[in-house]
Amino acid sequence: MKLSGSQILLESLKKEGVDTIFGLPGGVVLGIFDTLYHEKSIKVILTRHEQGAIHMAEGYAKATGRPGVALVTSGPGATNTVTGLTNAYMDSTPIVVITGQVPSQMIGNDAFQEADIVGISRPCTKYNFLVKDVKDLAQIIKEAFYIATTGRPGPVLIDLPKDVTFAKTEFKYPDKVSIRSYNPTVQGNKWQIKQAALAITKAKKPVLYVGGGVVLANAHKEIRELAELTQIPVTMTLMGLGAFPGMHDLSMGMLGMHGLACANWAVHDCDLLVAIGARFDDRVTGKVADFAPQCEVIHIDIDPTSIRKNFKVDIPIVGDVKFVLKDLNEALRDSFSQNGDLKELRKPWFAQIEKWKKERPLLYHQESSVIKPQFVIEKLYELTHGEAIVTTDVGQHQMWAAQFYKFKNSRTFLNSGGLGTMGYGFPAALGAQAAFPEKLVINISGDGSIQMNIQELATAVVENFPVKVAILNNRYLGMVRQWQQLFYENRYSSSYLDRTPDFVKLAEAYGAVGLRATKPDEVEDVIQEALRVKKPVVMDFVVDPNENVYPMVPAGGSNYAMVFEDPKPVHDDKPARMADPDSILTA
Ligand SMILES: Cc1ncc(C[n+]2csc(CCOP(=O)(O)OP(=O)(O)O)c2C)c(N)n1
Repeated sequence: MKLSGSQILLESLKKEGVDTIFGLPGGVVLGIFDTLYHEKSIKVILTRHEQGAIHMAEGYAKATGRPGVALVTSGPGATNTVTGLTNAYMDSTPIVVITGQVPSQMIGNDAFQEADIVGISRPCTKYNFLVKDVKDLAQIIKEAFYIATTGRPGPVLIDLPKDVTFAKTEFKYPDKVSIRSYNPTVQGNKWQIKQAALAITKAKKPVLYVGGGVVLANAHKEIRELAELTQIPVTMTLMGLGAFPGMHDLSMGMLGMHGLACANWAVHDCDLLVAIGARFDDRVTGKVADFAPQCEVIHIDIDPTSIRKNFKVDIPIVGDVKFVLKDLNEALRDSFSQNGDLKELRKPWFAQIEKWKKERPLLYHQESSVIKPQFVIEKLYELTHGEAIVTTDVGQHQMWAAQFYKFKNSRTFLNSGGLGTMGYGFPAALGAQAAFPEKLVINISGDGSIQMNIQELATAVVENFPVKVAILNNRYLGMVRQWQQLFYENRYSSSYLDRTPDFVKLAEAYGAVGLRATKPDEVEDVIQEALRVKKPVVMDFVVDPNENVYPMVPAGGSNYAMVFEDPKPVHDDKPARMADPDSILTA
């Protein structure tokens, strides 16, 4: 039997196991939405903005590990996806975005709502397709899902002209794909893995530097086994948080610009750095010349182009982190029998790390009158027992969440790490909630960020998603204000958020629940009430507008020279210092 392009799309998505599509219709995709009208097995979630749809697809993908799917119209619908596509590209998130396109014969005519989305999205997708013939459609969809989810995952876009959605052909979905020029390496090189095992057994002061690739590869068990087997302390990037339990004895927490002192110092002093699914991002390395300056470096990554891109590497291993770690653990178990007790060898290293932990723990001072933002995060952690899926936007609140919510499990901290997109967190939370209706999902946001996609409150209410939003309301674009205070002599140019809406009333206007805390002793009650209500809730925490995120490595500075709450020399030979204000790195 012949099917139309729309029906082929629907049947193909079913074959791929898609259960949810996030989107917003328009002229050229009405046929597709019409085909979806009676479909029971795929839920279509109508968002209020296409950017919301893409971030929801990202949240769904990050929380589940399965590809997120979005469907939007041509022209403005398609261009509204660009931030989300770039975001997904930077964070290696597998999403498949279907954009409508004007009819084939009108492409290039400046037709109404025409945009060259294939051209526009080329630099921000892993791959993109323009479907020219309905006969190719099933094959293209199969390839799109394959490319999005294999190798280093990423966003794939399928541009579907209106006439193709109506044209008919026989439907046959391919069983498998093979793309000649695309063959990701899964298994690591055995000889290199052996070299890595040897280096690990010899090291006196090793560190595991764990990135988002470990989460993407679902390699949390393997990373834990490696750390425990070899007794190596672990530090994680923002994207890696949750890949290793934050409360584990071997955890040093996050490293980098707002990382913990012990993590940054350990990386500076280590004799072996094992980078796993991490890409030496500038927020992690600070001044590259001073990052891990005196050690051997092992780098494990599925993407060969990330290896040696930003940093010198002694032992590169290309492969799927899960497979490589399995082999590495195996090799280490073998070499252990010949190498005696590692714990003993590393005793002085652990003593040093403990000393650093005590010397510079994460600190803040909660007084009686004003709510400190860190206090809110600590309370959220305590009252949710660290079991929530947490999403954040971008800014100070994001860094406090990373520092003070001790993530236990992989895929429970959903972030815009690479692009740093304000407005990501709330729709991402809705995407995670769509995937896991029974789980507790919390979006920690700022009063600036939440206003970038607050319209999705309507989606949350209509879908009855009981997402909780915790706004750390400091009346500023806080992270910008912090930089202006530290590097621009308190000139707060365009960072004060005058006329911030009343978030409680705004929540109520959308049909959600609004709660507010203005004093420290109200924080717990507000959170308890939010957790009790089975509806979307917006919690407005009116927090200290002057609080800063510490420790901080000023942009372009060296990680060992962090600024603490009270900038003062911390090591005789390693003075804390402020940044070079002309640094090329940005807020
Ligand atoms: C879309 C977008 N625009 C601008 C920025 C630059 N930026 C980074 S943090 C920040 C301030 C965020 O303010 P808010 O959401 O209130 O969070 P806070 O820092 O106060 O916690 C800005 C403007 C960004 N990251 N994303």
